[in-house]
Amino acid sequence: MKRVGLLLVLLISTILCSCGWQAKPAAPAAPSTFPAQAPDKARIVGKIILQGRMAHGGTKVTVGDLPPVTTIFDGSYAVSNVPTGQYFIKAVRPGYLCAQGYVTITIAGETRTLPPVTLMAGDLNEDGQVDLFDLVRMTAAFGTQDIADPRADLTGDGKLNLFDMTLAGNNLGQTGPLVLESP
Ligand SMILES: [Ca+2]
Repeated sequence: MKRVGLLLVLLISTILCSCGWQAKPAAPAAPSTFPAQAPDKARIVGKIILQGRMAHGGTKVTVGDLPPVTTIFDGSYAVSNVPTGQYFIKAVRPGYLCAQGYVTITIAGETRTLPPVTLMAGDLNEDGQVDLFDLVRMTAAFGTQDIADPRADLTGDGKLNLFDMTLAGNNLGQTGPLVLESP
């Protein structure tokens, strides 16, 4: 009986080997999304959400004179290697009211998390308010095959339709900038 069992094990092993079966190699470590951080500098992280969108990437975040960064798909951003000091921070996205504020870094090596901010949609002409001028722009572009003004596609689905119009219409009268600051 033992011999039969042994043969069975050998047979299965042979079949598995001949099929090229082998343990999968460990997946390579995912590349770091954000740049390396110097230990004597701080990092500022946060999230910028785009109202009316499923994908929140592509917003430019600037801290002082440091190189601007761009948010990733979930709206996250990280500004690395920030020396201690006070900085003006701004998040800008065409078609949306911007957000801005001040952040003070006092501890080298800290990671400062700013509260998430939702940018409100509809400021097509980027004058800091959602008003009739913006709606006129949207109406002019509405129904065209090619979206002449890509900013009018507020929901980012490649179409200009009632969802975009409703989004801007509901924000009529809203003004910026929105507040983006340390707690
Ligand atoms: Ca406007």
